[in-house]
Amino acid sequence: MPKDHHTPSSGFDASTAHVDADGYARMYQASVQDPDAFWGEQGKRLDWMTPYTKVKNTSFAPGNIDIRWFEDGTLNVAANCIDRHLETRGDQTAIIWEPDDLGTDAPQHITYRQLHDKVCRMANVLLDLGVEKGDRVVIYLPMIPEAAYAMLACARIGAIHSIVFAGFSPDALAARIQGCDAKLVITADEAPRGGRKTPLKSNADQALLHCKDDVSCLVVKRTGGQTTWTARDRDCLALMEEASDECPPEEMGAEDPLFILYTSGSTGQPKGVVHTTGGYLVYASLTHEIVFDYHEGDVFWCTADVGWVTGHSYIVYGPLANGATTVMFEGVPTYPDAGRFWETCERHGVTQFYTAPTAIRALMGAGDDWVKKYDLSALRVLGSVGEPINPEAWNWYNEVVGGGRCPIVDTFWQTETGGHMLTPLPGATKLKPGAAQQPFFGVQPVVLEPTSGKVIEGNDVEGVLCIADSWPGQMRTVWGDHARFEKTYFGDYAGYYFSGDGCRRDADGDYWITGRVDDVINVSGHRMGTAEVESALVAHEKVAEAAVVGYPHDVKGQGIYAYVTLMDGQEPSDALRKELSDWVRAEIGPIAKPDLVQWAPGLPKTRSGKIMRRILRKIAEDDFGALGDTSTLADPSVVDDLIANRMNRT
Ligand code: 6R9
Repeated sequence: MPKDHHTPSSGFDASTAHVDADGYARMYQASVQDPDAFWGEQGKRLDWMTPYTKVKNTSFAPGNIDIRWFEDGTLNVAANCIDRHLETRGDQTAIIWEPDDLGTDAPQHITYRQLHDKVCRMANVLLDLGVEKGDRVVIYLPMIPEAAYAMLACARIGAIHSIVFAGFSPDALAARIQGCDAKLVITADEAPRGGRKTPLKSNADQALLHCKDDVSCLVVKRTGGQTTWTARDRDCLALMEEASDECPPEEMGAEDPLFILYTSGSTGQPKGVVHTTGGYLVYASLTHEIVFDYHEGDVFWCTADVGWVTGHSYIVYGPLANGATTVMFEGVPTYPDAGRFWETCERHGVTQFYTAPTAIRALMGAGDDWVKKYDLSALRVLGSVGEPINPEAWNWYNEVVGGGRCPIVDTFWQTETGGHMLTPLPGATKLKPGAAQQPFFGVQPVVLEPTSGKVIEGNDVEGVLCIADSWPGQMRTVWGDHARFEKTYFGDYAGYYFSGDGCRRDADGDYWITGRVDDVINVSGHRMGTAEVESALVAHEKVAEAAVVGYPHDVKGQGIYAYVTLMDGQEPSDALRKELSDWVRAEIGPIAKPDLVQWAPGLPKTRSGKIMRRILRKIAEDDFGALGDTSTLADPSVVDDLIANRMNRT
């Protein structure tokens, strides 16, 4: 066995796993040879109001990117996530809510019946506020049960939700409200996190100053903290009390939009990724069951925030469609101390635990004792998502957290893909630390030569990762801009969905993601477009020009390195460095704050004025011995200055 093969599942009972190695091979073949038959069968895992007669109708042809799954079927997502479970598991816990601070709040166990009650009430509140099928609702909430109620209430009445992560700034929120022309914003007074409080309502008020006057605002009183109250504000919990607890689910077409989620790309402002109803839910539900080897009675915990796609698919929609018990955590991994995750796993008897490499690295740094204090024997499967996981962190996760018994599923996927694309399966895959390994059912990865776009056959090869055919969870369009969808994902390599990631297919045919090949930085598993940070920097009055790249960071995976050229007459100083970092933080949000700011009297540009980011990346990586060809630069001497004044990364 090659040395990177690893089978940690000595205590994992593979005999009860949903899929074994042979089963995977068989089902994968079936899924790509006859997608209509395979997905036609899988679609039956949902309850349809009108059964579909067509399964797959998709085209990746240039100029005609058109993706439809189960297109003549009708269903309701909330009915699938709640109502159909009432008869058999009405009293089972659907959501375990784990508050930020156990000193001030107690965890809640919300049964499927209680979930039904709350979601119907909130749906009726939305209807009373004039929200109709197809209208957009922006959700800007902490990780509280009302966030899930709001998502499901929208789904119940056919409104399209767009969640904005509570860490985003008023400006980012305003852009997203305007971007989808939302009728309503749902927010809270404050968001407690790690013992601190973010003033969400006040952020929303600032954002709404830039929006149309007729946008309403529904406010959840989470902490009871002081907020201003304006004519457009309504008290969410009070209205829910008064509302009816019955609200019939709207009949939705399989291809009606379920949600919009903004994500960063390599150019321009964030894009509104659109996911639809039928295919998305089939895919979220099937991947949740198979990839995490989910069984009745399991307690599933995905530590993501619902502001990211991982929270959509694997806190709310996938688990609830499967009738699971899903944990929703308001806090952070290190509050009140570095044992929080493990203490919470013990207290709730968590069986599947799904988190990001950045959290694993941070907790690994805090030492093994924090883990060893707690009984993690209920854990069966561990998951990783958001960025490549380095083997050191993988081994620690496997040995210290999983006790060598729990297979780790390193799931590669994207906001755009709706659910897992490449991942090992528990009990079916011999694991390799750091590899996403093999395609999920229906996913056809190809490795392309980056410049020629030629398909690279065979193993032990490297290139860019594309997908040759559609899968049900795929995004359908960019909100309001189908041309941008076609250009971004199908423009570079005709006939293929382009992931934006590089990958290697090793000698065994397993896939390893090597990271983004475009101008997207992955900071603690969160996507940030360099263009977004640059445009925030140049919006500052003292900045003439800025270029932003990623650099390796021990905990975050990548940090943000900004090269800044100041306006004439401006003096560089440490105070100004801090001012610029804080400015970006205020413009976009804390995750976009540059870690390092280097003063750049000039930026390396080609004669046509294009910034040569390759060079800036190398300098930021401290790899300036290998700058490559600099002869096309308009002024090669700027490079020497940048090298001489590069920032110390420690
Ligand atoms: C789900 C999610 C997508 C980007 C993606 C890739 C990186 C995600 C990964 C991974 C290596 C994994 N990524 N999972 N890289 N191994 N298991 O994270 O969506 O926020 O859209 O980010 O994250 O670079 O292209 P999103």
